[in-house]
Amino acid sequence: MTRIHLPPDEIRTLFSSAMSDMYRAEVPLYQDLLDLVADVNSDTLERDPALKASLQESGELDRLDVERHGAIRLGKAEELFTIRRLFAVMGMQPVGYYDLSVAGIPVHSTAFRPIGDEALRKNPFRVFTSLLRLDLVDDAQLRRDAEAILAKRDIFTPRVRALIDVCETHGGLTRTEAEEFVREALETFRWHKDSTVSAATYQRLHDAHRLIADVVSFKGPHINHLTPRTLDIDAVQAGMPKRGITPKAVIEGPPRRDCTILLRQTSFKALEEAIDFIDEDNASSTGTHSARFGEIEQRGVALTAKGRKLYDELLLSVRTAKAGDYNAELAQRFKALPDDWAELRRQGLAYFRYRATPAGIADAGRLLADVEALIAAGYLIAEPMIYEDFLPVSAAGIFQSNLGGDTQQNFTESANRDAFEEALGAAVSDELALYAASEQASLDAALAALGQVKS
Ligand code: OOG
Ligand code: NI
Repeated sequence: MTRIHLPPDEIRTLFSSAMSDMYRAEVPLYQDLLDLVADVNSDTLERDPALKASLQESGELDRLDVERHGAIRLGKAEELFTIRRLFAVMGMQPVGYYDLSVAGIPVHSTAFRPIGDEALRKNPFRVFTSLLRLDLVDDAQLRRDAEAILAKRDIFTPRVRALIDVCETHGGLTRTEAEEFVREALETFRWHKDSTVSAATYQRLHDAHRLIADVVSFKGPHINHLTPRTLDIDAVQAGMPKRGITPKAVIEGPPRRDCTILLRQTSFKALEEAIDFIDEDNASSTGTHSARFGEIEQRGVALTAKGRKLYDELLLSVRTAKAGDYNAELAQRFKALPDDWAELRRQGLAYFRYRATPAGIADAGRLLADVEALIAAGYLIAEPMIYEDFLPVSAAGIFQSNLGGDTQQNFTESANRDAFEEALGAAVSDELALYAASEQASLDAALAALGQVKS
């Protein structure tokens, strides 16, 4: 019998919507956040018909409502290896390497996400995935205990493991298999109220680092947030308190600008949730744990290596300035980065997607000197390419505001990409290379449609 496979893009959409439903049921405040974002997005589109038209044109508008990212934290190499295979079923690949040890968080991370233009347009669902680095923990006994606890758990159901094998053997899953896969995969991300350790062990792990307790004490890597995308994050930030949601103090990332760049993010603090411990004498006791929070993001244009270098420098200059008014200082410093699409493009600071216009196609064959001339003639349009990835400094800020208070610890910066990729069982893609390739492909196609002979 021939197998008819459901496209990975569709499996991803089934999964992200099932995940959203699960999180809605688990964390009711998430629904309030979705409502707020939906209101802000519809107000923004109403106020700005030009924005609406351009989002429609580029296919961005369709994906806006389904767009989410989430995050999980894994405990051991085998979990990262298998999660890569699980995400691959849904067309999600590891992109980028993020070292968070610099910021006092003992993890390194990647983002699983779709990579093709078409796949991103359909559903850009991403999962920021971190792996705990026990090698950064000084206390050898604690490290061994944590390893022993993690060694005993399997975060995947036997059935999801079997379905991953089926997918790898046959190159895809049928609809029935895919639906079962989604149900089974969800189990890995579910919240477990029961801790696998005693209250005393939890406390020891917690004292070493709250994140270690979060990763080691549970049956699985509960999804710790799901983030919708907004068109106006300042409006969401301002709107949160009115709905009884307390946002973190500042929005991470670049300041508000006419030409939005990269990624701006804010969140509400993690909830304090009741958990049950299994104690040594098998009696149970209760406690609380905070891990799960709410986050919102606004995405802008992807920057080139040159643009990104400038971004990093400007951001760092604000951090070290310790300004009283962070937002004003941030806006001031970022004046050094042009706030104009054409300038960002001409100076090679950002990535764009090119498209031939109907007028240009009608005149196909009329050769013009270069890209600038084609744009000036109205033959070619350059649209900002959306940044699909994450920012390490912002991610650290989000982690920290949710780990709470004064547990700030400093690990020496010690990126270890080789160890990460070895655990993953694959290399992570370079996000800048992906944007560059996509820009070049769009330009080649547009020039061909315009009958421009490449020199
Ligand atoms: C991940 C925090 C990072 C983001 O959007 O940058 C993140 C975590 O807390 O596990 O979600
Ligand atoms: Ni996030």
